[in-house]
Amino acid sequence: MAHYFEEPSHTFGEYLLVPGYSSADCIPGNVSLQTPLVKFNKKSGEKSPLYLNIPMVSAIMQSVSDDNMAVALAREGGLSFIFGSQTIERQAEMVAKVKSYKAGFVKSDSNIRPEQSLKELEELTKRTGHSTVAVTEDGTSNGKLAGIITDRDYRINYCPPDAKVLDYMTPFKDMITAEEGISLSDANDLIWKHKINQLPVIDKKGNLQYLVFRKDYSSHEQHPLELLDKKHRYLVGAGINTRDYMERVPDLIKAGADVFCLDSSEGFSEWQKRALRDLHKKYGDKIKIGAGNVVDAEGFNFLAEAGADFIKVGIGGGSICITREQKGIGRGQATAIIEVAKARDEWYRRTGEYIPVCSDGGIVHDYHITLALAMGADFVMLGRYFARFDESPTSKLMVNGNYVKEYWGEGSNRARNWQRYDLGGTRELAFEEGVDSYVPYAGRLHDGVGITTSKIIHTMCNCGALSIPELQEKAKLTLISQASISEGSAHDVIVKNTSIHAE
Ligand code: RVP
Repeated sequence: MAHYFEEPSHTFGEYLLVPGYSSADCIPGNVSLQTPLVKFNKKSGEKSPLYLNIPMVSAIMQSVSDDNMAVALAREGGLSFIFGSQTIERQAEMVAKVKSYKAGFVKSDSNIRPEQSLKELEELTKRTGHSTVAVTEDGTSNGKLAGIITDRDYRINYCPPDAKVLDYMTPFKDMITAEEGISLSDANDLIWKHKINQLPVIDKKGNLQYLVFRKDYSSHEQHPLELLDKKHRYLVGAGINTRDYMERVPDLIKAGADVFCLDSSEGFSEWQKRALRDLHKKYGDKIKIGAGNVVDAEGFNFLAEAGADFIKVGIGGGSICITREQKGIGRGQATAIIEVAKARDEWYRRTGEYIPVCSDGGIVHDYHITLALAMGADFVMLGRYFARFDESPTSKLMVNGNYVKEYWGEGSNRARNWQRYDLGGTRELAFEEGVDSYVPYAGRLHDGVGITTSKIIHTMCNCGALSIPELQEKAKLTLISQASISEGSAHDVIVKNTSIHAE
């Protein structure tokens, strides 16, 4: 006979936190959002080999997590899983870009040859939007440095358009440069000492390597939580599938990926077990692999047994996901997290091993993140949330007078087309499990994440918790009625300024 769960399944919008006692030291400055990313033996006092500094990771999706997003999010203390629904080469290239990204050291993307004309220079600056152009002998970003030219060196309406760049640039002999290997703070000292706006960094042969800009250094200082590896490179994850992992993972390891995640809407399967077994057999515990998604204790125990390093929870709750409509599978996200977190705690009591749990999808308001953490999640994965920012890979458009960004599901035809091409047109899609959509544009990731984490921290203070484990222990949660839900937003008034509505 079929199994019936006794309780109906609930989602975040049906819960609230009831404040607990806040002592005098429950102030935002004392709260830490650090959280483990992969499993560790907690009983023996071990620490997780990988931590996040904020409990947020970006979804394994084409419209969310590319190298640009990964750098922006790691800078804030979170982590991106670069999408796997692309060729192995392209994904490895994205991972390598994140790992080679030197905070504050920028590869010059506006370059010109000395004998090119001011007209060509003008066209280049219009195309790239950058007013500082490196002049290299071959016009490439790593060519021999000949000079630098900025919009203060020439006036396009007063100079002959066919005049040569070399007659207006600051030549190499008059420039302040630094040698490769210089630290960011030493580069910054040179910038201040010589009152320059940018410092070219060259190798021993005089080839341009990077530019360090005055404005970027202060940005580096604004990110005290940035998530770095031992070599001071940003941490980055990669999504993988259960088909080509034996070819994909070696290339991603070579590119520098720090952690992997098997990406599937349904992870309680023989395929995930085999992938975990094969990869751990080949790499031992040097490689960290999350698995999922599951929505009950049985699914959790299966993946824990199979060796998953973290377990992702959520089926059908994603904003662009129509899996529930199409296939009738899934579970309310709050209920799923509560049950899986209980199974995780039970597993820990039995084995001493703590396996972090990630709540994936369905976060609509910032406080849903706090609820997910209070219910036992160690971190959350978000798609829609990150898709809205400048740093997501998709186009920003104007629709009906409002700025929006594109956002599409991995189960939509738009995302899955690459596979069809990849498999030579042999695998046709029977039906879609995701939609192609717009989300309201939300500006810079740094600003959005700052507001979100500040709300989480303040709520934690209200619950008397200075850390995520403390929140999980102390949180008091209540289910609320439909009438209480309506009472929770502005009501019985005519709201003047709609922009105060909470995210
Ligand atoms: P959300 O943050 O609510 O936008 O949800 C993002 C999550 O939705 C992803 O991390 C993934 O688990 C799920 N997803 C991605 N594509 C699709 C789909 O096409 N159905 N679902």
